[in-house]
Order: sequence, then C-alpha cells, then structure tokens
Amino acid sequence: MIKSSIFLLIIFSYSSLVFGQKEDNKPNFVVIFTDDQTYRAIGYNNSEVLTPNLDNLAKKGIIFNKAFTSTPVCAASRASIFTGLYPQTNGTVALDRDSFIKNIVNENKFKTMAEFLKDAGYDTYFSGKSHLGNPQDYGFGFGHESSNFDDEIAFEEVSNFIKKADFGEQPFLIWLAPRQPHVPLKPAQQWLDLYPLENISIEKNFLNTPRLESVFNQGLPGENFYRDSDYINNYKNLPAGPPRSKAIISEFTKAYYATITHLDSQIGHFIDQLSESGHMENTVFIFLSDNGYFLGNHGLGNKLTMHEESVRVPMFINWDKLKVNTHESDALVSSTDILPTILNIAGLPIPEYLQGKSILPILRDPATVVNDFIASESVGVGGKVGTGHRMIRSTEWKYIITDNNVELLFNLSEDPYELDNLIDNDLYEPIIEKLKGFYKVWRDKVGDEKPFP
Ligand SMILES: [Ca+2]
Repeated sequence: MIKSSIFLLIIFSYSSLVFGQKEDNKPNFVVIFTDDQTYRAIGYNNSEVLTPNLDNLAKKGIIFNKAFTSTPVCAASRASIFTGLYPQTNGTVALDRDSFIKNIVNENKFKTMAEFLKDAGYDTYFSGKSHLGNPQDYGFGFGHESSNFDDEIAFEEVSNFIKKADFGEQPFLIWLAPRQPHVPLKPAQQWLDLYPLENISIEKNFLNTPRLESVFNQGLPGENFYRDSDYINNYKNLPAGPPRSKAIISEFTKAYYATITHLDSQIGHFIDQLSESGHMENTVFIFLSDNGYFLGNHGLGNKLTMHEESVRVPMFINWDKLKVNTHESDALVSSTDILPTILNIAGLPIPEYLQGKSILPILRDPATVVNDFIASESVGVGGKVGTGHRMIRSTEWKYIITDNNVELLFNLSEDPYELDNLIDNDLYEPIIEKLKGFYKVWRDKVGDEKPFP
C-alpha cells in the first residue's frame, strides 16, 4: 500500500513536471516561425538542404511529417496562429493588416497567444517579421518588427533579450519570426558555395508554366494569374515567370537553399546562447514556417494554392523533458493547433472557441491521432471572405475545391507530387464523400461563406 502510494506520487510528480502543470515551474516557449519555407526545404526532409542545427534539434525532439498551415498567405497565416482561429473566423483572410488591427488590436474580438501568456505571468518577446503592425499592440511586452531581409537585426534583438539582467525570472515566450527564406534572396557567397548548381535536383512535378486550370490560380477568383514575384530579380537578375526554365529554377533553388543554410546558422547561434544561459532545459522549442513555397513545381513560384508545396510546412518540437522512443510523428497537425498546445503545456485552460486542438497527446506518444483531417483555406492576395481555394487533407488523401468550384482528389501516399487527379474515378466516390463530410464540418465551424458543392 505504501509502496503503491509512493509509486503514484512519483508518477504524479513526473507528469506534472513533464507536462508543466506546476504553477511555480511553468515552461518557457520559443517559437521560430520562418517565412516561406516549404516542407521539403529542411535537411531532415531533403539531404540536399544543409540545416545541421535545425536537424540536430529536430532529431532530439519530435518531427511532424504532416504539418499544414491554416492558410498559405503570409499575414493571414500569422493572424491565424496567434488567435488559434482560421482566417475566416478571425477576419484576417488576405495580406492586409487593417483587418487584424481593426478586429484584434482595436476591438479585441479575440485574444492573441501573447496576450494569453502575458495574462498568465509570462514575459513576451517579439523579434522579426510581424506583418500585423506593432507587436506591442497585440500582446508582446518587448521587441519590435525588424525589416532587413537577412534577419541580422532580428537575431541581434533576440540575443539582447537573453542578455537582459532579469531575463528568465518570469517564464517567457520568445516569438522569433525570421524573414528568410522569403524573397529577395541575397545569401552571401559562403552559403552559395555550399550548393554547386549541378547538385540541385529539380522536382518531379516541375513544369515551365502551369496548366490553365483554376487549381493553379494565384490571383483573384476566376483569374489564371501566377504570382511569381518580380523581386526574385534581386538574385542574379533571374527573370520572374512563368515560364521559367529548369536552369532558372536551379539557380533560384540554389539561392533559396543557401538562404536557409544561413538562417540555420543564425538559429544555431541563438540556440547556443539560450543553452549557455541555462534556459534551454525548461524551454519548449517549436519550429515551423508560415507557409510553403513552389520551386517551379507545377510551373509555379510563390504559394497561395492548396498544393503540398504551398500548404505543408516543416515543423518540429524539441523539449528536454520529452521522453519519447520515436522522434517522428505522422499525425496530422495544423498551425491552429499551436495555440491550444502552448496553453495546454503551460497548464492554462483552452477556451472552447479555439479551432485547433492541443497536440500534447502526440508529444507524449507520437503515434497518437489528434486530428482526423486538416483544412486549409486561401482567398488569395486581395481576395474576399467566401472566395478562393479550400482543401481537406487526411493522412492519405486530399480533396481540393478551387476558386472556380472545381473539385480535385489526390492520393498523397501514392502520388506525393499531386500529378494524378482522381476526382472522376467512380472507385473513389466513398472517399470523396467522406472528405466532403469533413469539409462540411469544418466550413460550418469556421463560418465559411463559400457555397458548398
Ligand atoms: Ca510567408
């Protein structure tokens, strides 16, 4: 009897320590939120990409192989992860910060991640790209938006946070949002030298120019517009496309990977500094990107569509206190899951209205399934609520409905490059029905105004 009580006590202490429910020992959070880094552009997913620091952290934590952004649109993705709500619910659906400032900053319709943690006694630090106005207007106590393309200022600022005399007296959130590898790409020669052009692979779904189908549209609803940024011209005067040849895409990819390796080195220095300060042990380190990027896949650049290159992001969580036997999870995870997960780990209540789920059960056991499906939405740049593309992603399948209400179905297990649209194959009718059922549940939840097919 005594023995079992002691045993229970040990289990209890262990779990409260591990999962941070002890009031006096709240874990810290560092979130690194990169810009436009597609899921294949990290070393552990692609041996051509050199990210030794990130790989090292990832392999000691849990790599999420199936992580998706709620929307492949920069500002909307940021508003979504901060509020834990899909764009159509929080109101920031496209690239404008005005709706965020109106709904979140001025009218306080929804609390932000930084506000939740600040109210719970956390010091909240911001560094890097906001895209949503002054971070001190939405819950951050320290830090500013920095605008330089190579993130030198952002990393300098975050380094100064750690040097503050009272740093770490309170539990902290550090939100570090680098601008890399977003264009313009201007990596220094030392990083370019790591990537001989002849070693750059072109992916299987490369095309010079996209086919004229609405699923590839990156413009306003009904257009066939391909938003391949003019400012890629900053690197070797590469022409914006489409069309873009394999040679041009190779040069672009080289600069893109070199930029990511530079970023990896900056992150490595930051991690070293955090470790030396003694804070790494009690810090939950979350890494993901705001959206993906096309490297000539399907003839595209940029993001904005529902393809894997655009909506699927690299993600991992590292925490010294995680005790897992496997360091990878195939569980479906959404960027809307980050806020409830952080609240859960911090031992704070998760408000009912949040649209994601805590993935803490996956951190305990990477084989756990938390989401049956993931949704993503994109009204595009300048689009409006109720317009644009949507997708439903299960472990194996993806259903897309485009801005022109064209439906597509892909089997991601057999066709990871999304080349074979199966929507007209009668064999898959039950699967389509099931995915559309998920779509209905999701659209009703977020208040989607796009007509149901
Ligand atoms: Ca972005």
